[in-house]
Amino acid sequence: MASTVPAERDLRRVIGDGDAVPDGEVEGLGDQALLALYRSMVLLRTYDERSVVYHRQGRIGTYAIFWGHEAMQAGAFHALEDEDWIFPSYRESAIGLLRGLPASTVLSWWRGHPGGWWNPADYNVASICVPIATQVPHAAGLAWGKRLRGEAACALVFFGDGATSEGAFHEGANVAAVMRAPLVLFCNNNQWAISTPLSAQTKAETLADKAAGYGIPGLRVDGGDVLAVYEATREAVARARAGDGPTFIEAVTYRTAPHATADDPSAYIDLERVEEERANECLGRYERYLRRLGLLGDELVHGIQTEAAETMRAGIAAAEAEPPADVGLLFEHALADPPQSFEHDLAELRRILGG
Ligand SMILES: Cc1ncc(C[n+]2csc(CCOP(=O)(O)OP(=O)(O)O)c2C)c(N)n1
Ligand SMILES: [Mg+2]
Repeated sequence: MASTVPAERDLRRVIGDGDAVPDGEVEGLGDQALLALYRSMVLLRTYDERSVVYHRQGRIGTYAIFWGHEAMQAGAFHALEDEDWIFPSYRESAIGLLRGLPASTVLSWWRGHPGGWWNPADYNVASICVPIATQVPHAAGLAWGKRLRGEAACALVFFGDGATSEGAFHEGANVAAVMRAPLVLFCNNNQWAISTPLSAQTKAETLADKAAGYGIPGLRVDGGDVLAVYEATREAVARARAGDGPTFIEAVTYRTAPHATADDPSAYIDLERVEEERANECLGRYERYLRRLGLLGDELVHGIQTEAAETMRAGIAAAEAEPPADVGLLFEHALADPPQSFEHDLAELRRILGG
């Protein structure tokens, strides 16, 4: 069994604070695996920080920032095998990068360019889902299909605290539980749904409590602790593969960045809390842990950061080199039986755009 350190209110934690709270460890995670987790977190962090800059430079559109969510995303990802499917929301837009999806593809998605869509079966990563919680029944269906076919693969679906108030979440969780689908329901509880706080979202004491209503296990982890997230997800994946059905994981964190580049949280958020949480953000926590173990030094950190920055530089260059999409795509395939006005509208659009 892994050794975990004491944590308040059943929040599983592995990484200590380098002081009074000692470090734990996750059984079976060797040095290379620990460093692979770090590399993934750095890639995600770099992706996120560069994307905010690209947005400000007008090179991508509105962007959903995930700064501080990297431990949840990388920790969950590394507990999966390549054949397992991932269903991301807009908050996990870059998760495909960890499966080899080119950065240019995801950046094209944020540019609203058709090059931003991929064949999900090429990476076992579903399209980025913007309608809240609708990816949950998709994932439940895919996982159930895997079970019916006798395949070992499972599915992991990411969604937020706000998504747990949606009908689609309930329907997906319920059908997955009843059918014992190999599904991991991964809730990123960052305590905000745009400006709606968790307290206005639910009367449940914890979101993990909801699992009892579906008759499935619910785990709570510190979402800023990549090792705790990894370990909890690994358990959930093992349960899914053993035919024991879904697990709900509540990863608790606090959103310290705006909901998206179009949001100004100073109107509603507790800025002192934001400062506190930023000082204890997940990448720094993990980096300090690896340094305490003697696995990481300045040179390696610099090398990993440089590699990630280069991936992003090449990614945005490739995305910008894509020829502009034809505006006709806005109309094509929109309706089986398009109204006559479409023809006129498209002609008008082409005239305005000078195309
Ligand atoms: C079905 C639907 N309703 C409303 C929205 C508008 N909307 C976009 S993000 C968001 C908040 C979601 O919060 P949460 O599930 O906690 O995810 P987070 O953004 O915090 O990752 C809402 C309501 C939407 N995208 N889809
Ligand atoms: Mg949220």
